[in-house]
Amino acid sequence: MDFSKKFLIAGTGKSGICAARLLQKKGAEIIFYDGKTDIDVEAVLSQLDDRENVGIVLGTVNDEILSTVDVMIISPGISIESELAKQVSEKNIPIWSEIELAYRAGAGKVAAITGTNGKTTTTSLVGEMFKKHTSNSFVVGNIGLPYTDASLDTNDDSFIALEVSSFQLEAVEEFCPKVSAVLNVTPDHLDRHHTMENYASVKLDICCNQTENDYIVLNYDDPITREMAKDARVKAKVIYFSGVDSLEEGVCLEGENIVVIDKGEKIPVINRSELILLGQHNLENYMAGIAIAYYMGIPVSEITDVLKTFKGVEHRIEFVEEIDGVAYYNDSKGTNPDAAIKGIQAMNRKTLLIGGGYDKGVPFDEWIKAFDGKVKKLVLLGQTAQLIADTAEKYGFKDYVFVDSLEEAVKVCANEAEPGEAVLLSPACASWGMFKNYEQRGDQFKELVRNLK
Ligand code: UMA
Repeated sequence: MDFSKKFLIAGTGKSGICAARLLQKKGAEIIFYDGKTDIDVEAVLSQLDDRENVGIVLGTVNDEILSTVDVMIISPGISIESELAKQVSEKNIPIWSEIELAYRAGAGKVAAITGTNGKTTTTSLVGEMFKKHTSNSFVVGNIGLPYTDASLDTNDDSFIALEVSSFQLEAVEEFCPKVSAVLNVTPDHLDRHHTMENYASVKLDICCNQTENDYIVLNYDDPITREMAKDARVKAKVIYFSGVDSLEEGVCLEGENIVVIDKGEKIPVINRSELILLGQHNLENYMAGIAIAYYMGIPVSEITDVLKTFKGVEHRIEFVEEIDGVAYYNDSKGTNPDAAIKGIQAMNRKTLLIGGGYDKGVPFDEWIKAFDGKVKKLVLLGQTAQLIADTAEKYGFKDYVFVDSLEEAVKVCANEAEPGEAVLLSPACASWGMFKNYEQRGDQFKELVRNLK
């Protein structure tokens, strides 16, 4: 890639800073832009190795500045439909997303994973499989570590697990993963993409430069991703996974075994019962991860080894410990009823459920309805405790108890749970007021559980 250019870096968050560092290492000239006029300029510049001659434009960019710019690197938070992007396009200045820059500047084989839900879990899983295979592996992208932070450390033998959001796909030109994956598409980010068609379409841009030598992994059980195979942009070989149907090729269940079917050969990978993460959505994440790793060339024995120990992403239906036959799960990330529904759906045994927290003014009806006879006791704390109890009563659920702290909640659960049952922290509420954030709440829960031993 030619770095003898001037780059306008739009956005001074993580993506912008890492893009700037990469470009500076390569000797390129940079200038920052941020839409916010009150950002802490010193805090931005202090993150660079070389802050000499680096300008920052705030609010709006004028034509004089743009006349000196060759390429704009756009952070994911800034829409391709923004005034800035329009202004830059009118001047025929190319706009690259931060992942486009990272891809061009780096090397190696990329597995790029997108979808509305499950992409962080699947990317982490694939990242673990890569790590098992080689120390020359990276886990980057929307997951929290910008791809530009790692791309100069990659070489031709690198394996890169990249979580990609729809925002990051709005400005790709040459970006070409070896294996791409679209896990599912359900309504999200419609304020930015306007319609489901646009949203699904921008996600499918993940494969727009792939050829017949590459692979695209699609969810057969999701009507939108299943149909994506027919799109003209799909030139890569389509690999489906399904947690429901038998497939002629791809990843599916044969009885309780997950198998890869590759050119007619059936390769057993693992028995479902050996997997730690629960729920149909996690079965799909596992299957996607298996398909991605397999077609990236990871040996099945290594894939199986990782599957047996993968505990998922912290605070998301995270298995903590089994104590006296009771399995404890931390789903502190279940900060709204929708997310908490996934938590209770994932349980396959009688569950003592800890819920409640900060009141965001959302109703709890759908959450209570999703209990499906599984909740043995609902242990309530925080601002929303009474409201949740009232909602539970409305649906005839009376097995609830109020507590004053998470410590008391864990004690109540430990006393009442029988061997073979589960205790789940999945509050359906934000943690604010009682904790700094959901991470602190989850960490405290895990500590309390481990102290029971
Ligand atoms: N900004 C503008 N104009 C705008 C919007 C933002 O100037 O219209 C500026 C802000 O003032 C700020 C900077 O842009 O200074 C922030 O950039 P950013 O929003 O792109 O945030 P980053 O810190 O660079 O983080 C981004 C991703 N953020 C978004 O997509 C919003 C992070 O995903 C990602 O982890 C990180 O890059 C590394 O790749 C977060 C996210 O919420 C977790 N993602 C969404 C999701 O998962 O649903 C897509």
